[in-house]
Amino acid sequence: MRLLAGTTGPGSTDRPDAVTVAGRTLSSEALLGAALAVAADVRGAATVAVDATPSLETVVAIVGGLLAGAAVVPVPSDAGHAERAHILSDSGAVLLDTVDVSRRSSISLPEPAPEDPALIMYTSGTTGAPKGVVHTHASLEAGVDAVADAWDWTAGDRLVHGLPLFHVHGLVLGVLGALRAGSPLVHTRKPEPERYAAAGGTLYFGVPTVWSRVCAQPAAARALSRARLLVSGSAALPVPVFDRLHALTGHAPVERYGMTETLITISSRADGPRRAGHVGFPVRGVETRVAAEDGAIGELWVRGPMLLRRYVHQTADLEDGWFRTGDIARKDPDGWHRIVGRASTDLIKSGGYRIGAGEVEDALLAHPAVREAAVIGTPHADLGQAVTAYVVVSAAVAERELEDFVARHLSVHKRPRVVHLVESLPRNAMGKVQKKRLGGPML
Ligand code: MLC
Ligand code: AMP
Repeated sequence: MRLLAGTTGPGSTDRPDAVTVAGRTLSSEALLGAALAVAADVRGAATVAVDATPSLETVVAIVGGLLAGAAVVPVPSDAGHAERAHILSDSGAVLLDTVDVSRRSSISLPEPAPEDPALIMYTSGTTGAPKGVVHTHASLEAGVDAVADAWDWTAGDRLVHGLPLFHVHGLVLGVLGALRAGSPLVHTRKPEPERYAAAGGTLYFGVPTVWSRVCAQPAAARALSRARLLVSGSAALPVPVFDRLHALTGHAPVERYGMTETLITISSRADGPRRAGHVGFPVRGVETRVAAEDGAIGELWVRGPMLLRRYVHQTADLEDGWFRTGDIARKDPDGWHRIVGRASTDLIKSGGYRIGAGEVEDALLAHPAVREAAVIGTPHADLGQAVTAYVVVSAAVAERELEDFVARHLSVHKRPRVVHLVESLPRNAMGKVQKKRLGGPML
């Protein structure tokens, strides 16, 4: 298939080590055979959900669904019951429950049309339940080709990462990107510094929390000096982490900016300079606009072929092809882009995960002892931001019980890391919670 041409397409060379996850490897021929066996099972289904655990099974299931021409819905591996039920019912997907990577098939299947839906990723807004973002074969191809161009990513690379297989970073770039480029992928199951060091890659992906943890282990960091390129994204890379990583590995990391809805739209380049605190230039095919009255700092708008086509039950609300990101940016006179913040405080980025404050508040309010809840992101040295909840209760309950309640309900990574039990929430005359009056010191 075109999207995965470098690994499964006709004429691609057989790689004995096409995909390795947690120490188990499939050659490209074996991956194609196993994925075709999945495709034969699901053929005819419009939408297929995959439990996106960090495993070889997940890669085979996703490739199989794509080969069958279905839209694939990766379900976060740590999703609690409410989030999981929402994703399955909202998407109407058939859940693929067992995948046997030792099966093989050689059925031939028609190539999906470029604008057929390929991937539906669920992502949080400021309020309500996560929405399904629909990408097509064409948007995914445009997205991975643009980063391959920026990063000189070829079949000669060996990609290493350990990011979740249900988001743009770990799945679209980290799996589909590698399969399209034809570069072997080593997924370390968890993005731990020692595992990165041992994997011997040329190209490494990480969120800022991962790079900060790598810097805290200098021996592991030094082992990455043999790589070609280190790439950071999904949240702002703090300047001290950029500098320390540069000093320890000899590589100034490439920083890039993206969203579930837009894939990667801005990046510095493998063949160009890197600037701490900046995310670079629009990638191939992308235009950007900073909607600011004074022309300097304002909301970032992006346009390009890798943007989402629609949400599951909604149009994408593009204006003449432009998508309003909700991020506040600055475009320097020499073209470098810098992300300076978000328009809404109700979208939290913790460890590179996007978490809607409203969604966590709704989960807390579902607990019988909770009367009122307000959730914010507070500065956190390791995670960038920590999910912090202020809760008014009507009966005795331990903070830990509320954290676990959210972890069981939504996803483990959405749980509050800090819960403050308070007498009341600060409200304005209209009764609206004043979140700016909440908050505390750096943790
Ligand atoms: C802890 N655990 C619990 C729990 N508390 N389990 C149940 N209930 C509770 N109350 C368990 C977890 O299940 C997990 O187990 C372990 O404790 C640690 O969980 P954690 O604290 O969440 O992990 P942590 O080490 O803090 O994770 C840091 C991290 C992670 C960096 C590894 O945040 C991460 O993977 N981030 C990447 C996010 C990402 O890829 N974002 C990209 C979005 S796309 P166990 O056994 O599972 O370890 C995007 C576009 C773009 O943004 O531009 O890229
Ligand atoms: P998600 O939808 O999970 O992909 O999250 C997208 C959001 O992550 C963006 O809207 C930004 O707020 C943030 N983001 C991604 N990459 C970067 C980056 N390099 N610097 C700052 N923020 C980023």
